[in-house]
Amino acid sequence: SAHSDLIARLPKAELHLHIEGSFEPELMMAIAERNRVDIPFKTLEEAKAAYDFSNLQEFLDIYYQGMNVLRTEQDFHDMTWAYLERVKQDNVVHVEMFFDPQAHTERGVPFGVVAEGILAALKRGEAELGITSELIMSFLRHLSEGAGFVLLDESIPWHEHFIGVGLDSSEVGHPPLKFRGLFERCRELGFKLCLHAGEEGPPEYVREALLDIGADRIDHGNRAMEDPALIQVLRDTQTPLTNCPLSNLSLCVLDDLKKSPVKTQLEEGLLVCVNSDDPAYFGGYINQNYEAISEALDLSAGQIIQLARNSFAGSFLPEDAKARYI
Ligand code: ES4
Ligand code: ZN
Repeated sequence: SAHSDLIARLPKAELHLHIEGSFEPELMMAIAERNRVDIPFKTLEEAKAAYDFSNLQEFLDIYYQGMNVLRTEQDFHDMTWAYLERVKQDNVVHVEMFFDPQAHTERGVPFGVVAEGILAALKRGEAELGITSELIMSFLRHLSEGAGFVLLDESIPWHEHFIGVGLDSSEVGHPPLKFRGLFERCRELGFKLCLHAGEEGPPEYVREALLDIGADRIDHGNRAMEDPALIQVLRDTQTPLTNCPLSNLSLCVLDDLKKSPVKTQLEEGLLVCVNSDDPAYFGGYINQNYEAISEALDLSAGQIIQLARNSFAGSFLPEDAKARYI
């Protein structure tokens, strides 16, 4: 496209990435074989054919099934390392990634196996690829607040290794306020709060995340644009919004990227950035997301540069590190 070279050259931070959503079918099939675990497809073509979603829940069912092959520290390392090597090509220099420990502990994989595998790859990514990183522990919102407290408790030995906590999985019917006490506790522990809100859920969920929970970042936030008062709060507070164009398209949050809120958000002075969410499932890593949104909305070079700047401004990097990129 018209801005491919610019997009490729720009240093970027990725702030909305589920590491289990970067698990490519090739690697999944290899790990399934070494762990002797059955998977419902035998070829790449079969896998890709299954990745045809009409909503968030259809994706989540396949996402949780795919990660079932992950059993050892090595597995979590290999998945994370593959992501880092891939986005090095996209000029990602910093990543703040979600992981979903409950999706592993619920099937008997200890928290430490998950965390140590991911952390080993992140350390290697900084040493060998120069990619800095932070980890965000996400709570599954279809589970109870009590289950979230259990996770917070069992993760205590690793608390120094993550910067924040998240809230993901099935949104509708599971509003942020279901987890008020849990996030209050996480805030007291010094964690940043990143909540998925307004992906499929109503603007009211974004309002709760922002005003009742005190979210530091809103993941997706598309439907906030239905509420002018909420737009005003997002502008005044410069709360980062992590938009994911190809995710929105894959999950039918949008039927056409031309309807994406990204350009309006930029024009209204909101701190929006572009991310891949679950690149192995949604058809593209971060540069492909920049390409797709730039093309669909006819973004200017200045707007593309603004999106990359916003990715650093919205990150949890220390101010001096941010300043080098903004
Ligand atoms: C997710 Cl796209 C999306 N939405 C909500 N939860 C998720 N977990 C992984 N990807
Ligand atoms: Zn997400």
